[in-house]
Amino acid sequence: MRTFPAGFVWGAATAAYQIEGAAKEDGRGQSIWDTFSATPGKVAGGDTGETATDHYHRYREDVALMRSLGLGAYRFSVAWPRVQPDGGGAVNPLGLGFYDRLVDELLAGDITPYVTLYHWDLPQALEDRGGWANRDTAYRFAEYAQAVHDKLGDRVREWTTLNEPWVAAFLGYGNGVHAPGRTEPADALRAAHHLLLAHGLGTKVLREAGAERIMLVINSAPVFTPAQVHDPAAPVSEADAEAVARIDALLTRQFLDPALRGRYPEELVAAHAPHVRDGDLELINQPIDLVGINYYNPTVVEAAPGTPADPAWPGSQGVRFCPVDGPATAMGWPIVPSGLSRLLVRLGRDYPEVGLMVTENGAAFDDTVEDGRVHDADRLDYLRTHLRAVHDAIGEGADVRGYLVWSLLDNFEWAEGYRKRFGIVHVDYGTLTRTPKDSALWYRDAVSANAV
Ligand code: IFM
Repeated sequence: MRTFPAGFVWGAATAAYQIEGAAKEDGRGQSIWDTFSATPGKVAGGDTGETATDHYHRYREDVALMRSLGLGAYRFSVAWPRVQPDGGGAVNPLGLGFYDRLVDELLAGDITPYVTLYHWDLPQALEDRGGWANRDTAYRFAEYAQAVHDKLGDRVREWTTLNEPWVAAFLGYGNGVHAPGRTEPADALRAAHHLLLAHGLGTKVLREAGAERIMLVINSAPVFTPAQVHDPAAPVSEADAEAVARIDALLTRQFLDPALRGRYPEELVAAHAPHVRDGDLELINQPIDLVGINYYNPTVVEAAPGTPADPAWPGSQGVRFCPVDGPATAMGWPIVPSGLSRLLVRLGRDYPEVGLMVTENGAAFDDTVEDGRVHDADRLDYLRTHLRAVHDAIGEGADVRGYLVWSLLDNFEWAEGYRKRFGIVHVDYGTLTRTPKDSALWYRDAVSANAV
């Protein structure tokens, strides 16, 4: 048994558009994901978040489920278009009312709410004015942050500004696989900068309003050459090292260096120069308490002269993204638990000024319900081995404060729709019945023992 430090936070994570449903209820405005998923060919199976898991109506049942698993924390996001249907100005009390009730229900169950303000569901009205490629969106975000804090700030202590700005910028505006589906790499860089600006402005608002802890959540991964995946000491050529550094800059340092150090990494200074204004980097560099890490698998690259840039990775010409041998999840993502410990140790070393939290980690597999049970041995093993990796990282000095499994429920997996199941609780999309999988029952025991 490996025991975690006292006070280690155990929980689960979700996001508004992926679980809430009730897309047209109580004055909710349209989001870019409503528009995108209604566009033929954008989401597998033509799925949308219209009903999702119906969490909007079933949140009490879902909180009861969390209690039955002994979870100490629940990370959820607020849907901006519920709060400001037109992306600015008047606040919709009915929309905020939902989160008010959810927070009360969580607190009554002794579950700490971790509120994320932005998990990709931008109000369509803001996208119509340029979305994240428009600098003004960052200022609108700060107003929205204020409105949410005004309502929940008396009870919520744990605040997150953004979830995975890399995905929002580069899949949303770079390769167009996510909403709003634009394919303009220069706008993707601009969007990344404006997301960072929103993070800084939002952090300032939250801090001034008295928020206790503020976190920025990024999707991060160690970047390896193929040989380094299983052998950290494998020799690396100069060309490969340069390819690794370029991708690492885009994925991780592009966000952490401005947020924590007030500068872009050297590799990206020129790319961002056209849209960075005087004072922006100081605004972005607000003190925060935690960095949240969403880890699923390492990114593996090598130098390959002549390869064109991938539209999701501006400036990646000459870099090839490589497959990894070995087991993979239903997403096709390689299973490399040691990638998580190596990542956490490295981030702890490079950014010692903040604490770390694993804010997402989990896996999609093709589950089946048999006699009311889901024997998801693959997911259980994924969670166990990754939690061991977190424990290893803590042993090597990383200040990791908690672990939140992705996800509590099966849900709308963005462009993959409902066919990819990440939940530790199965959702029958016909009846909306929830069934804890074997992984949930195992997780409950790990939580209660504070050990794996
Ligand atoms: O479902 C997503 C989540 O919204 C953000 N991080 C990755 C998950 C799995 O793809």
